Amino acid sequence: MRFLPCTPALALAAVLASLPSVPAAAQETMKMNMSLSQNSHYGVAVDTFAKEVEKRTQGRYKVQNFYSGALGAERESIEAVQLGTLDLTLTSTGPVPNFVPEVAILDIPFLFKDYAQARQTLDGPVGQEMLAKFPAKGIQALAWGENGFRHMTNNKRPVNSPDDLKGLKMRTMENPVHIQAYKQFGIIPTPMAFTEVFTALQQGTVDGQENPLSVISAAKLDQVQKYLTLTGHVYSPALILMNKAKWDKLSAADKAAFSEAAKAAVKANRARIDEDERRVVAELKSHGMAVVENVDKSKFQAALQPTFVELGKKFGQENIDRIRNSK
Ligand code: EAX
Repeated sequence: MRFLPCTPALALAAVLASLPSVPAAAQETMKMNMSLSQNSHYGVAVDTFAKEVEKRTQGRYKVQNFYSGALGAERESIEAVQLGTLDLTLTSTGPVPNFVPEVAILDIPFLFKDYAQARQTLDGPVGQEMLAKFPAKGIQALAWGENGFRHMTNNKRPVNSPDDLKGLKMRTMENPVHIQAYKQFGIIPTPMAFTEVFTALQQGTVDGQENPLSVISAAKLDQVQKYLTLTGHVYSPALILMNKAKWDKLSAADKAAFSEAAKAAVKANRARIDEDERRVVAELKSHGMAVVENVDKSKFQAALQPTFVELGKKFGQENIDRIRNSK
């Protein structure tokens, strides 16, 4: 038997031939749903997330985005993520207290004084402690996003003071803290999913609603609302949520990739809101909305005092003060 001279090339070929065949990295496409149009502060977030996930996992994972509540409204989407029938969602915290009750503290009116404080607090210990409460509910909260400071709109009259809110039938989010506070104003609250709001306003089922400028603009609510008052009465956070079982299956490297993608998504989301905050009031005025801009917020806060006392008992005044005074 003649042995071939053992050359490096032959040795390498022999080693490679002995390796088990490694399948090409499997590619998985995940579905992500949110309630607004693609041209919005949510749209830039989910599109950035999808781009970053594919890039950072070298194509092992892709994210297919669905806009304008195509796969359901926010509450349904959170439920679907919890069940695993939907992989990811970007949602406001509106319906979240139905799943993680502790998050409702963040929906208290006039809790944050400005965007800088809200972002710093949510990105810091207070916000991170809150995110840690989701895995026990089958949901991995990847990051805090942002919806924005909410303002009041209606079709009946300009709102210059809290008394002007009395008797208005207003759509609210399905959020217990909001509903309690808005009743204190004398509002008649009608909780419903955002996907139904435009039609409800158009048909006069409700007189008004409340949402950040970014949402009012993206959903073209100026087409069905006459009056806007810049109350800024609630800071509305958002969340990037993922099915926990799907998260657990990721390798450590891919978990890091998804986390970095979420950070990039929130950066784009917040940048778009900053841009909208500079642009949208003039846009809404040009579309015919009557805007009350110089609002004495202390009057709206004073009107809510009895509710603040109740919420202090519910959440612990020290917990509320920790957030309110966070720097
Ligand atoms: O998350 O339901 C709402 O009013 C939300 O602000 C909207 O769906 C964006």
